[in-house]
Amino acid sequence: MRRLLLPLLAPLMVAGLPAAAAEIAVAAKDDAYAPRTISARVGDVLKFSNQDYVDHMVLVPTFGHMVNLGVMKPGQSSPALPLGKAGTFDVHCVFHPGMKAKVTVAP
Ligand SMILES: [Cu+2]
Repeated sequence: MRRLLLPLLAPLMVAGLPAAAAEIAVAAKDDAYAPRTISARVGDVLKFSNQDYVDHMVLVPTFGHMVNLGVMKPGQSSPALPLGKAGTFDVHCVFHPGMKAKVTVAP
C-alpha cells in the first residue's frame, strides 16, 4: 500500500502546497534515540516512545526554554512535542548521558 501511495503523493509535495504537519516517531531503544538525527518542519510534532527495558526521558535543554517531557517507562510514550520554531536543538536523556538526538526544524 505504501508503495502505491508514494508516487501519487509525491507531485503534491513538490507543488508548493503547504505540507501537512507530520507526527514524527522517535524510539528510545538500546539506550539511544532512533533516529538520532531528525529533520522536521515547523508545525510538525515529535512523539517519543520507550521501546526499551529501562526508563528513559526526554529533555530539551535548549530551544528557547527548557522542555522536560518527563520519564517514559518501558512501553510508554511521551507527550507530543510540537515544533513551533525553526532551528536546531538537542534532546537528552538525563539517565543516559550518551543518549542524545539532534533535531533540525526547517521553517
Ligand atoms: Cu535513557
